[in-house]
Amino acid sequence: MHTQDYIELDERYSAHNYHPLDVVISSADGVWVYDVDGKKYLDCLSAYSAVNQGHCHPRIVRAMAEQMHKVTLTSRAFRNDQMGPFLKQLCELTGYDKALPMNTGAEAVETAIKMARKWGYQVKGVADNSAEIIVCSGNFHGRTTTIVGFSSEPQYKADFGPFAPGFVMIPYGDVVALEAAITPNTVGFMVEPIQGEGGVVVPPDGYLRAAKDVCERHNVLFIADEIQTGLGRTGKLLACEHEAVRPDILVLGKALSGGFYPVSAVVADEPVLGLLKPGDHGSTFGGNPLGSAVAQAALHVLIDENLFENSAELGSYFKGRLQRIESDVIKEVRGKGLFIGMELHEPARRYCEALRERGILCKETHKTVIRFAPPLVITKEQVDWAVDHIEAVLI
Ligand code: IF1
Repeated sequence: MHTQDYIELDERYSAHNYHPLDVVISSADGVWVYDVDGKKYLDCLSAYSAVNQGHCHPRIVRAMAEQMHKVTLTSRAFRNDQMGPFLKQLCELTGYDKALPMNTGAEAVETAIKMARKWGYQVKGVADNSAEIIVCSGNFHGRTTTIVGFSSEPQYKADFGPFAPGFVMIPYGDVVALEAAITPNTVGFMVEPIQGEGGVVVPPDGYLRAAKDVCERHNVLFIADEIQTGLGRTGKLLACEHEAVRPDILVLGKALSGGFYPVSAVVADEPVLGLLKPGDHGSTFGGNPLGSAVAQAALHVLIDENLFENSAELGSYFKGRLQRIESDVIKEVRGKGLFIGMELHEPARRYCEALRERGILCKETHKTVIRFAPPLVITKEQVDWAVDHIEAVLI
């Protein structure tokens, strides 16, 4: 079977909830992916930052293979010997008391919402069923009915209502609006340190710091959705570190498993996560031994290979080179670390397709933005090679 045959199968049997580029990937290694016709591409998307460690990292492969022969799933009805070590490693790395393992990002966001509400009722003293959480326009936190209910993107919510109440939307990057939106019922402010789906939107300098200060003054939990920005993507372990902000609730996913297996987590201190009692929350797969073994290896790789630093260094090099491209099509190049967005004056799809022809995979977001977010193991030579091609399609 060739590319076209697989595309026909997808078109026939898959719900059409995506419009992927016409490349059918069958294997991958590090920054490279290979299609069914044997063509090689540099991956500049990293599965939306889930494969920060590079595709099929041998250390994670080994951890997963070893664990899958031992035990994969116990449920939380029993304990397993992988979850504790995983959560200890995660808490020590991030500097928090406790973590709650889930699977997908959306589940972790839902969990964070539940925790903020429970804290609001039990600690802050908000009246029953009246907790409010402030979110930002342009947000992306997942696809559940609760989460799309507070999306500002009409397509994400069209025909999926009714939606859960209790969310208040303010403009992204606006601390004055945040303070104005806080009421005695506000329990949390949930924010992406850089908006990914929104088009790699970097907020004004000092925004996260100022927002955290506002939250502290009003006894509101600062909830950072670092599912996409976390674990090295922006050049630090967490994007909040750029402004020395320590979130009250930290939400992680994607690269927590290096792209092998869905592993997400909510990380916080005792006063928040300590509020849960047996039966309050759970998940069949959350904290399972296979995912926990994979996540431990994924975190070790990030640290042992200095991927935060590589992201910072090569990210600013990559961004600098892109900013120096002289092209009338480019409106702006922005980002932090290896999380780079190039905004064009026209639809970006055509350029993504031209880059695919040249062996580079990237995806447009918000029509006019191309996201460049390669695995953090990328080298300077590979960045140079990519930029030469990017330049060639843009001028
Ligand atoms: C899709 C976007 C990226 C996320 C943040 C939570 C989640 C995501 C900050 C939910 C997920 C993914 C979902 C994926 C595409 C991708 C995406 F373009 F849609 F917005 F990365 F930019 N918080 N983002 O970015 O995590 O439940 O998916 O594990 O929906 O097509 P999930």
